[in-house]
Amino acid sequence: MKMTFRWYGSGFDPIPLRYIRQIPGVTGVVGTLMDIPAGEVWPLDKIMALKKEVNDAGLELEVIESVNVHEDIKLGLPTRDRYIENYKQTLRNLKPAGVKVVCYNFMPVFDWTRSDLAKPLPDGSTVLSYDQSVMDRVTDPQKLADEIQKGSSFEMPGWEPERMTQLKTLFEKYKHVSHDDLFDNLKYFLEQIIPVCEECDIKMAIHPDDPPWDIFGLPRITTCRENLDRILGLADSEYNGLTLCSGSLGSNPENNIPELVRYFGAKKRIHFAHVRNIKIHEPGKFDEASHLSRDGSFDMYEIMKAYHDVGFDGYMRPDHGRMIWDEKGRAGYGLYDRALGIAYLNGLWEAIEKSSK
Ligand code: CS2
Ligand code: MN
Repeated sequence: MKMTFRWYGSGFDPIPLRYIRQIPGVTGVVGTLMDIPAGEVWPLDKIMALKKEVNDAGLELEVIESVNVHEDIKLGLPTRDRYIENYKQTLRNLKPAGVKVVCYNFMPVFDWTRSDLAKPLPDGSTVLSYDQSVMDRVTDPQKLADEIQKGSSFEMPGWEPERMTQLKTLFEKYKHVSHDDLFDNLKYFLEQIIPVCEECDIKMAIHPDDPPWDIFGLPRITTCRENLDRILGLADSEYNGLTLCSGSLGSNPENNIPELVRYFGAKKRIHFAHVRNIKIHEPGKFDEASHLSRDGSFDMYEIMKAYHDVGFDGYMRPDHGRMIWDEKGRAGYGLYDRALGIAYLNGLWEAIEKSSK
């Protein structure tokens, strides 16, 4: 297992690389180019500059999260071919930088969705939280998007301004897209890019939908074991793999995370592990929690043990953290709580490793 930490890049992330370097056990960052709109080619010089900056700080850049997929690809529009060609070129440009895994998602319109970005917990920390009943009252998703953006001084990942200005048109376009259509459109995309991934030795790792059910009437497919299996079958290559995000999949209690880790881990199709805990209050209502088992609904020991037992040797990162110690940062992506999360996950890992000998 290689422990990593998500970093949005200088100018986009208030956390300096040298702080990340000081978190025990972290060997690399999960990087991105925030200023390239979905669908455009990531320029080689920008990728190499990012690599140099990260390497100069004593860290590796082997995982990218995310190279976002243009909506026309998800919608299956004739214009998709141009964007798929661009995606291939981005992969070819990432190869010389030594990138091994690309995380992406196939969620229509919205990336991860929350009803509150800073819900106070009794200990004074704030967390991201989701309440389906709040969502059900939203009649105009544009208002929600505006609210969400207003509360945070940083852009939410996957909520790029250029996408948010087109919400109405996008909703219109998705009206006739069914779940099966979405599978077909993902298949079309994968069939074209997986051969390029094989040639570049870069593994694709689809991130689950968050939360893993339809929202605002938009279809979502990366939601459960059956669908994940179907997605892996769309292009039967180890280069077509998963980001197994415990917090996203696990917000549906029917998704048993340790079981999913064992199942897909045994198939060697988990290339990237997002490990975090959430507290489920009732179906469709949850808060993010610290990584500690007793603070949330998951048994983090069982999750880490499952990774250990399947011989997981891919990349792992803590996922969203709480905002603590008066830190100001990107919602879910502060330094302190994610660093605590890493210390805890590393502790579990060491104990599991030693006791299994
Ligand atoms: C989120 C997502 O939970 C998460 O990891 O922060 O934004 C995630 O990065 C994307 O859905 C992956 O494409
Ligand atoms: Mn995640």
